[in-house]
Amino acid sequence: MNLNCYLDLSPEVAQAVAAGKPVVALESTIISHGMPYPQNVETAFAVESIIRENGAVPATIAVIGGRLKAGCTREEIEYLGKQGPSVSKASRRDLAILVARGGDGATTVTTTMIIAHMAGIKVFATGGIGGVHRGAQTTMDISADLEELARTPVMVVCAGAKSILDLGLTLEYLETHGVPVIGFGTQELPAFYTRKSGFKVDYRMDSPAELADAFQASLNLGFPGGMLVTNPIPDEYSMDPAVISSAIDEAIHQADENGVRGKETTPFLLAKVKELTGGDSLESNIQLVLNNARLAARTAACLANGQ
Ligand code: PSU
Ligand code: MN
Repeated sequence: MNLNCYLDLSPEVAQAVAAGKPVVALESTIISHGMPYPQNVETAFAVESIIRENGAVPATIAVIGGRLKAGCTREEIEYLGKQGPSVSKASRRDLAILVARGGDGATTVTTTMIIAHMAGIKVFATGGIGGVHRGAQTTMDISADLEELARTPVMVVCAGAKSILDLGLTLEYLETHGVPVIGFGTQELPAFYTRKSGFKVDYRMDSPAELADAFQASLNLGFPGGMLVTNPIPDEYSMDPAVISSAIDEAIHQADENGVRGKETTPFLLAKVKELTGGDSLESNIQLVLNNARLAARTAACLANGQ
């Protein structure tokens, strides 16, 4: 375990990591930027419960008062959820500055991976990852999440990526940087709200034990990077591709018209898609995160048991 002087493990997470018990990291951007209050806090608690029910300890990650937290308390989760988007979205470039200034930060996939790794946590569950944006050929807008997957050994379980991104280019980038993309029970990349995207993943795996074996082999090989597990949204919560696709096109159009750039792009697009698709997309979002948390907990349990 890395005893970084800026890192605080909750007593439960510290004990679990030290004992080699399964732990699952969770991000906090999904809480403060991804969903409205109070559904964000309710979902964060429900995700923690489902991880416990599946045999692992949850570790919600965030930066609070300049401390890197691996295992937020219920009060800290409530605080992040109530503050909402006024908590700054913290990516790799922001971390040192937040620490130096004693600031608060909601961790993205990137910074959740960094802090999870510092804490000795190997598996992380979330909803969707960032990727290569449409039009990146000229804007160069590529999420730091992809770079982090190439450099930090944490397995990320997600529901694919939203087609606010260029999914084909996202897969190309991951291939170039040596990140394996695994479909859980499918050979097709899921697109968050929908089970299909039209793009193939590198590998299909069908059990948590198979995922754990693959990740253990990567660790044994001494590879620096992680692995991306893409777990399709349960059928009963998946959305009509035509509805989602027109909402995404409209969101991208509005982002262009408003000159939205940089770190604001993803939150802007996500908020617009939500606005245009209403409560249906929020319910789907909650359900897919729960589904990913369950798979991540079972995989962490297999990894911890060496199976
Ligand atoms: N995509 C989603 N939901 C999210 C995010 C992305 O479908 O909540 C969040 C995650 O925290 C992700 C971050 O790590 O946005 C990526 O932001 P950017 O594209 O600015 O790197
Ligand atoms: Mn970006």
